[in-house]
Amino acid sequence: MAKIARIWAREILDSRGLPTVEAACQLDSGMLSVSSAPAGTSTGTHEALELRDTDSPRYLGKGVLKAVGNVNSVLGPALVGIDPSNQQASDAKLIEIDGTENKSKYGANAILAVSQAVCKAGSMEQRLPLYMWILALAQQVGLKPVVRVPTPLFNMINGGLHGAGNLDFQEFHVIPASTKPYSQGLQMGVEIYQTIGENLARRGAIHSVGNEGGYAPNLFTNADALEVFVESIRDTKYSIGRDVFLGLDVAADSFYKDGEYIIRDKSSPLDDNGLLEFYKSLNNQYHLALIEDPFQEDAWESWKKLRETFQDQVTVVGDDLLATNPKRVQKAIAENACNAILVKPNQIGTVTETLKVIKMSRDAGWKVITSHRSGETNDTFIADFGVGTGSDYVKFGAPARGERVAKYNRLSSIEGELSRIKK
Ligand code: 2PG
Ligand code: MG
Repeated sequence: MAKIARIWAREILDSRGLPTVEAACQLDSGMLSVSSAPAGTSTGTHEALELRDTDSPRYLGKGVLKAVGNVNSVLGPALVGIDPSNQQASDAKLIEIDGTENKSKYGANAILAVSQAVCKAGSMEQRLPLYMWILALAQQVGLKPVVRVPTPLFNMINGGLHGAGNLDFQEFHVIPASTKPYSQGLQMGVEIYQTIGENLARRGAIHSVGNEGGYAPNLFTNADALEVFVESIRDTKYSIGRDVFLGLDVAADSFYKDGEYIIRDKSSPLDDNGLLEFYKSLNNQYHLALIEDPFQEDAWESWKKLRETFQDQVTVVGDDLLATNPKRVQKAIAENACNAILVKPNQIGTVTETLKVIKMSRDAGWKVITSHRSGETNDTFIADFGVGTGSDYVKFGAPARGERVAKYNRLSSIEGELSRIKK
C-alpha cells in the first residue's frame, strides 16, 4: 500500500484572473495528483475562511502565498506517511491541526486543495475512476450508493455580483427535465443558450458575459430576463414545463441593505413580505422549479414562510443560508427553512466534511445540488464529486467558457463510461 510521500502547493490563477491554491500529492509509489481550490465572489459570511494575503500589495491583496506556505510547511508535512485511501484520517488530521471552527488558521483554500489532491491520489491508489472512489467514500459516511450523472442547472443569464449588466438577481437558470439523459440535457442547454444570445443581441441588450459564462445583459427588470427565457425557448423545439424548467439563484444578500431589498422591478425597497409577494407573482407567471437564496442568509423566518407558501412545488435551495455547514444544515432541517442544499466543498473545507453534510441533507429528504464557484480553474474534481455522491443536480454555470465546459465535458465522458460499464 503506497503512502503519501510529499504534498506541496503553488499559487495559480482562477477564471477571474485571481490567485488560488493548487496542491499536489505525491505517493511513495511515484504517483502524483493535483487539485485546486475554487473561490466565490458572492461568498456567505458563514463560510470557512479563504486565506488571502490582504496585507500585501501583490495581486491587490488577493495573493494566496500564506495559504501556499501553510501547505508547504505545515499541512503537507503532517500528512506524510498516511495511506491516501484513508481520506477520513487525512481530513481529520487537517481539521485537527487547523483547530479553528472556520479553518481560519491555515485557510480553507489551502486545506481543501490538499484534501482534494489526497482524494485523487486515493482513487489512483485504488485504481478506480475518481467518481467511483468518491462513491466508496460516500458509503463510508453512510450515504446510499448512487452513481448518476446529475441534471445540470444552466446559469444562462448572470446578474448581481457576477454580471457586468444591470440585473439584481445573480443567476437565471434553465434546467432540463431530470428524466432526460445528461447528453440530451446538455444539447438542449447549448441550443437554448445560443438562442438566448441571439434574442438578447436582437434586443440590443447584450452587455458581455458574466463570471459563469451566462449573458450579462442590461434589461429593464429582473422579470424581463425570465421573459427572454420564455421567448427564446419558444424559438427552439423545446417547451417549458415539458423539456425544461426555470430557476433562480437570487443571492438576496447582494441587494439587501438595512433590512430592505432593493430591486429594479419595484420603485421602492421591499421588506421580506414584499419580496415574498414578488416571488409569488413571479411563480404564478413563470412556474419556477427552483429558487436559491431568496432571502438574506440569516432571515430564517422569511425562509420558513416561503417554504410554507410554496410547499414542495418549488425546490428551495440554501447556499449562503447553509454554507455547507453541518450546524446550519441542522438548524435549517429543524426549522424547515429549505428542501435542498447547494453543496460547495470550499465552504466547509474538506472532502469528508462535505460528504457528511450531504448525508445529513439526504436523511432530511432534501435534494442535493453540487456546485462550482464563480472563480473556477480547469480542475474537474467537482464533476466527479457530483456523480459519486449521487447528486440530483450540478451547477456549473453556462455551457460556455473553458472552466465551465471542462466540467460539462467531464460529465459527458463519465456518462459514456457508465453506459459501457453497465452493458
Ligand atoms: C452561488 C455561487 C456559484 P459564488 O452563489 O451559488 O454559482 O456563486 O461562487 O460567487 O458564491
Ligand atoms: Mg448561490
